[in-house]
Amino acid sequence: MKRLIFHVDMDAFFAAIEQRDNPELRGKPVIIGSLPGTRGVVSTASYEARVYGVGSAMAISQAYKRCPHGVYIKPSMGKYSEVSRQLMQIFSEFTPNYEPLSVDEAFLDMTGTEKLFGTPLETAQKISAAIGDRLNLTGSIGVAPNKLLAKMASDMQKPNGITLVPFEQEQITAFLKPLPIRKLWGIGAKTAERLKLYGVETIGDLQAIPEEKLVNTFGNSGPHFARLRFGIDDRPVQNRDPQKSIGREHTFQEDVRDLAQLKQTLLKLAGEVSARTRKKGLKGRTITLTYRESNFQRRSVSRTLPHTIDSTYEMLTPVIEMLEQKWPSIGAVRLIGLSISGFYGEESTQLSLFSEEEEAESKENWNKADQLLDIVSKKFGKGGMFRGGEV
Ligand code: TTP
Ligand code: MG
Repeated sequence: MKRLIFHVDMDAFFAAIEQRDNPELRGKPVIIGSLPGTRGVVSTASYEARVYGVGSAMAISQAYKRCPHGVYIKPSMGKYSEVSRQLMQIFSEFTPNYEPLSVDEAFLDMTGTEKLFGTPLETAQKISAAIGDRLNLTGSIGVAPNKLLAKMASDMQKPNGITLVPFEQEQITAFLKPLPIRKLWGIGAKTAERLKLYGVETIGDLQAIPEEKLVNTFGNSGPHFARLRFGIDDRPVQNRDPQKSIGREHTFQEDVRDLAQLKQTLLKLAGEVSARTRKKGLKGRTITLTYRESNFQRRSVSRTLPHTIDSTYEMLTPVIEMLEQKWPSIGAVRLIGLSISGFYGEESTQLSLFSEEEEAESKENWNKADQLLDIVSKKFGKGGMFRGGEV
């Protein structure tokens, strides 16, 4: 079956979110990144600012020279991560097989969804409408038989564009022919420079070179280029099968009625769960407390935090609160456990949520203790070191 691959990439992502949230910024050149007067760079610029030649990765001093009347704003990563999560949620409602590529883009394998959503164009329009309705933002979509072409296509009619690539090989070759070599996804600035030395400026120029010559010139990368130039790409869309949850439970020999003992057990379990979470490079936002009373079924209570976490302290605090809330109605406990879920990549956390100074300080100490434990357990294996108060 012919594949149908979409690539969706949001328009001026960070800047568009700021414009969405502050109407005064709409229609203005908005530059997200370091502030003028510092040595930092531009993260991104609104399309109004791009007119002045301002773009990602440019030194902020250079941006300021080009656009002194721009509005310069420092990024709010926590906010952008949250929108990113909502975006991926929308993708997941169109296909279970989607592959996030960065904070604002993903591949979607839409093969076989015609009966559900209509033609490829109609499907792309539905995704675009969902992004508009639910996020009040715009994205651009490439529709193609593979990832390479979908990725290239999403960039062709930005902002808010839908670009359909032909599906027949002959037409694909013709479609690629006039494009500059730099547009071929996978060819960086260095390779483009090198190809220029051989007189290769367009993808058509690359198509015209005999394959042996490509292999002679580019060695191992030769066959790769040989396929790329004709838009051939078999790589599957790889849903990263996100880890659903990380958890730990403890069953007591005898029922426990002592709240302090339960808290101590939770401390130990939180230490283990947080270590495993960090080891996997994950951060989660939903914490679940599970318990079983003597003859009863398992029960669980969850809390979803406004930010993602990976430290013992941050996991322990909500489970202890949940346990204390439930405690008046709990008799004796046979089993207790906690788990973390709601992972989303390695997004940054918002430390500012811990507003009280004391809490922040205590959290910092805990984070240090966690780091130390990670190092020790790497060196000596599990159980190499315990925190005071741990059972
Ligand atoms: P991009 O999708 O590359 O850019 P964009 O969404 O801002 O604009 P476009 O319409 O061209 O897609 O990157 C997504 C976000 O990632 C971007 O809004 C800011 C961030 N980013 C950086 O912080 N630094 C960078 O160098 C780049 C390229 C992006
Ligand atoms: Mg983008």
